Amino acid sequence: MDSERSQSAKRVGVVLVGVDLVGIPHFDAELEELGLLAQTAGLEPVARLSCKRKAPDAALFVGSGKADEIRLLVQMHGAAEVLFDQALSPAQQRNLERYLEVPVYDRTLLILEIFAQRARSHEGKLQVELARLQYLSTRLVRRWTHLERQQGGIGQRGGPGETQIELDKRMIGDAIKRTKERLEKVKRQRSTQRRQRERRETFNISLVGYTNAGKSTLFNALVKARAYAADQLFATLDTTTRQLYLVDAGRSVSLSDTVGFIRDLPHGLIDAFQATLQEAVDADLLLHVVDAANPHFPEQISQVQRVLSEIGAADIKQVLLFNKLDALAPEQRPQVLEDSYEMDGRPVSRIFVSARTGEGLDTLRHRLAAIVLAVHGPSMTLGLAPDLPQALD
Ligand SMILES: Nc1nc2c(ncn2[C@@H]2O[C@H](COP(=O)(O)OP(=O)(O)OP(=O)(O)O)[C@@H](O)[C@H]2O)c(=O)[nH]1
Ligand SMILES: [Mg+2]
Repeated sequence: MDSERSQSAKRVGVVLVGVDLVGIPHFDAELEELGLLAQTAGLEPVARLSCKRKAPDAALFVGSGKADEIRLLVQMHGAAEVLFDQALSPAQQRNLERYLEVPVYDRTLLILEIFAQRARSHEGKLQVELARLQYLSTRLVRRWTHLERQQGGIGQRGGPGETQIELDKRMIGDAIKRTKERLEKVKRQRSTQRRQRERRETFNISLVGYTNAGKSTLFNALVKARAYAADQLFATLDTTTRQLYLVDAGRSVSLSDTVGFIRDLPHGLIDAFQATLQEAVDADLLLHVVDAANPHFPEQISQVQRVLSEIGAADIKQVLLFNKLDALAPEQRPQVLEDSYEMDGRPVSRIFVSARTGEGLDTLRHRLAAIVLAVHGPSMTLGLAPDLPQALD
């Protein structure tokens, strides 16, 4: 696979920059997530710099003193690119590139690039294509080159991208329209499939959660599938659905594994992935998987909640799965493995599990069976459940 090849090839060194602006709710001083994103994209962080500012500099985003420091780091480490954790305006990006003499990218573009590398299905590729085009239409510069050259492998310059630079807005507009039409077609096919599923009167459960929380690992553990799980961000881009038999309920439910969320998920991507995310919206129950071993989990939970509201899935019943129980230090281990957790001012059932060791999965299966039975009763004939009770305890 391309991604595997690019990972074994020599990685492009990048300098990571984070700017703690007054008033931003989350600042990752260690630039840990940006580093993971960079690695997922096949880049190698060689230096990190974070600084504080009241407001971004209009021209360079950072002050000129910091810009000098970044330039020095680039030279010292022979870095080929600079990545900013915050969104840059097209002008700031251009000015920084002139000043630093290397390409400068921001988080949005990095996420787009990862999606572009990872998309496998026809629909996934179309979705990424749409998000790229939308991003491109807002900045008609040579951003495209960077995305295009990914096809030739990371670190290669030039390539087919050069001709794309000349694309004018109208052409991009046309391309957006065409891609949307193609996506619509795929979407219609999906909704036919969905209707077929509905006819089978299934109870649909979707795994949702922050990227890298362990959704695919859990999916594999529950349905004995082999979905791709990896210590990478956005390992999964396409939705996979399998039947999960619940002994206690005497019936199967369908379980879907889908794309993970991340803070500041580029808007174009939410739009573009509407079809994939639709899977979550159509679910009867969301299993919200949380990486309990990640110190930033509360922030990650709120980011997931935000995306869920944006896609109209905020009111679907949830069970929180605090995963990676095995990775918690003994003193962090909870006393009870099943309780409730206050989320957006409401108590939500929570179960601690380890997808890796299997701990807690029986409890989860019992709970799922109880929910299915509470909604549909023990009979085998099931209708669709328009209104799910919020609390079933
Ligand atoms: N220690 C520990 N690691 C886990 C557990 N579950 C998953 N992981 C690890 O966490 C990483 C991410 O797992 P995935 O299942 O790919 O996570 P995901 O939520 O599907 O991630 P994306 O598809 O990238 O959004 C992998 O390295 C897993 O091995 C767990 O219970 N314990
Ligand atoms: Mg996954």
